[in-house]
Amino acid sequence: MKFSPYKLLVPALALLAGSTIYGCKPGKAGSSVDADAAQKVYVAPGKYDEVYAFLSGGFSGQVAAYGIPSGRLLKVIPVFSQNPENGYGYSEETKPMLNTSHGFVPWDDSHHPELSKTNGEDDGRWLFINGNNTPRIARIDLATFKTAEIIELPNIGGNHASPFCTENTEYVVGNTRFSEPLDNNKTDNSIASFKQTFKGAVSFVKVNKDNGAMNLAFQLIVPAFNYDLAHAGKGPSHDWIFFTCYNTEQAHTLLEVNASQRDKDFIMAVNWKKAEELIAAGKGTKISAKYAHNVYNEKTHAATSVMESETQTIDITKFPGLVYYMPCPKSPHGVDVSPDGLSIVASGKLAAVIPVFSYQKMLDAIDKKQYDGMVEGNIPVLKYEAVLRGEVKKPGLGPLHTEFDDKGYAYTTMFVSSEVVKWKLDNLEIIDRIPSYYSPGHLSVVGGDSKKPFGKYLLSLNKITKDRYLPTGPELAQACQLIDITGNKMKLLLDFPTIGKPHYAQMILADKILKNQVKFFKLEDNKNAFATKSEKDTKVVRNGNRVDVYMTAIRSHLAPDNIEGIKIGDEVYVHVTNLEQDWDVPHGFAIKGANNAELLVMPGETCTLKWAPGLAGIVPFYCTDFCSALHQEMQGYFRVSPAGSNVPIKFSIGENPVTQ
Ligand code: RUQ
Ligand code: CUA
Repeated sequence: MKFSPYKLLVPALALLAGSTIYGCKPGKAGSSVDADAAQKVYVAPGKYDEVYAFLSGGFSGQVAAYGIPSGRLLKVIPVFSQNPENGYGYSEETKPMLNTSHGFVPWDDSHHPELSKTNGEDDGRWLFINGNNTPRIARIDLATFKTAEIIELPNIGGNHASPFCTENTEYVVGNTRFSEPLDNNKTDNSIASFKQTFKGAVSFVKVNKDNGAMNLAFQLIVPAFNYDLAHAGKGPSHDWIFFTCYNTEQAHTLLEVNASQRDKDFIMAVNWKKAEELIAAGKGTKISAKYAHNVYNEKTHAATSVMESETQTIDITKFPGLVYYMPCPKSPHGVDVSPDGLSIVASGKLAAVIPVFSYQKMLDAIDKKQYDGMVEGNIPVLKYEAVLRGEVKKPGLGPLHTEFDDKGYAYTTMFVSSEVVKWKLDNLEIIDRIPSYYSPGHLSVVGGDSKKPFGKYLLSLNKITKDRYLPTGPELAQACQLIDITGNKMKLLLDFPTIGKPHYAQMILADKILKNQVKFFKLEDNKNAFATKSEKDTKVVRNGNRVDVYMTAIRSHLAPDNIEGIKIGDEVYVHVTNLEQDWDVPHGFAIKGANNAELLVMPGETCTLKWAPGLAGIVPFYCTDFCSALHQEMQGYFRVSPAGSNVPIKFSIGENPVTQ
């Protein structure tokens, strides 16, 4: 690889000397809290919040939905991790959702929720989120708040620059953090062969615009850097998507030092439209790759997992005009595109300025071949001065992420100096700053990465909360802060703790989601192979050592509730169908000693618990969700006999009534 001679500025690290790299504390909160904050966040009992906020759970692997401005937690949506609250990843129907080419992976790390968009605006249909560790993209259906689909991404490690979508959700993307040898080159490579054998790959996952179905359309094979974040163009820049890259030094050890050598890394600009055309013209190369594609079917209430075996790739060095690099100061993290699609804001986490690139200047520089060297021989690096619109000067320390409001302002988080900075998009002047407690990562404005931001609220997602909440041992609450951005000066309204580590959040007006809500699943539409649609059809069927229990649940009994003839050594599948046809009446199901989990079954749904009875005897089961006044009566018994016993299968409900 050949670079132009950017200075190898080790001293840039000086900026981070001492403890500043770990964040520093602003003054006390008191003064920055708005006087009528309480009133602004008070949502009276029985009233709805105005906005939904979807926060990633970080190392929990899930997504959490909150009401804003109250900060009330509404639901944890299980995505990449088993969830004991509702049996996701434990029930037979949902286990396939967590299948991967590595087998069953019960826990991942989720970072960036992304709302689907139509014409660059949040449309409230789906929420995408990345699995960071075992690379995957999930799609959550916002009509049911359930994970509908998960697709694994081959050829990459650390799916961090993901899952950002193009203007009409044509694609969601995933780019590699840990470059590594491609999957078809998984011989016994040495780590020292990094520069020769390691590669990056950018996945373009096509999204069906009618039903959201995803498929891996193609992957661009790119240089072995660390790709960090992304945002697609909009309006005039519709055809492009921008990625940050760091570690252009291509270090594979002690990145803390070795990946901070160069004064500038890159923004990688990809013309995805052109890539799409190349694929359509048959220019892609098929390579073998193993990756799981898991789909949850809302009619069968069950997921299937299919293992795919190849992917189409494009080697970007073979197709000039597909990719350009723009120099960007100091290990950039976030890259954000202004609502008009004309400005590209990059945040060099070790930089002292926020560079704002001009889309138009980028096109001009490409036209005029204003290059500053090449990457891998023929991928042009555009001249910094040629593509730069300007720099936001002295914004603070450690800029990470930027979002926009409806009035022409941008907001950037400063990780090191612990603040949110407001600046004007047209003249790049700083207008205001507000301390955040502490060390904010991402931030979110309602519609703040879309073409039509709504503004009003900003969430600062903070990494450290020392001294903010009652202590809870060594692990303290994660948190975010709600900031009012309606006025000239930002005003702190509320702190609230969150689930896991919120990396990014997306906020959307509640109306866009409310109108599509599914209240229950129609029993007549239930296509689960083990569904039982009426109590008279309940049964227990033995087939060798497999026993299928077809059970129903309705207020306030489980049927059948007396089951005999189960033996040690049996594999028992209890298929519970919830017969309710009303909103908000789930039933639960638990068996004493079951080594798997419990179930939570939505109205009209069928869920299956697999149980291997371990001890002979009487084993109770019951409903775990307080569903009615007689919930405590919603129970039953299994009789488990020793292996080889000849107690026949027998099941009933309401037999041998007690006599008064
Ligand atoms: S990243 S801030 Cu995935 Cu910015 Cu966490
Ligand atoms: Cu059903 Cu409690």
